[in-house]
Amino acid sequence: MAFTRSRLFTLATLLTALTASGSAFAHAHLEHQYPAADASVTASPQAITLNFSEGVEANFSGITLTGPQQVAVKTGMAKRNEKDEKQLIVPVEEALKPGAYQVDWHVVSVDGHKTKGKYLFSVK
Ligand SMILES: [Cu+2]
Repeated sequence: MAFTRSRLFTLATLLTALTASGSAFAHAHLEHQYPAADASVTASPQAITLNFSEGVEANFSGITLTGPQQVAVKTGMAKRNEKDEKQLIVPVEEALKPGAYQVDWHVVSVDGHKTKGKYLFSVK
């Protein structure tokens, strides 16, 4: 009896551990961003703000911003929102002229996994 009960306990513990690690292995997916993907904004944004499904490590995360005629736009160091570890903020250091812009982002989430992606927005 004691043996069975301890086996059950071990099994329950193992299942709990597997469930917990299952969520820890989820990668950081981009959930929303500002300026929004495919949006057309009237004012040049002062920062690119990215919200992920998981916490991200700012030191290993960033973007490249490419404007019209494939010209790279100068951006500052990526920072994590102090109150929200899932939000990455990248300052845009020059005024964006009207045209289409591409954001190529890469992040390392707090579980150490890398994800990347890209999207477009435009400035009127
Ligand atoms: Cu992951």
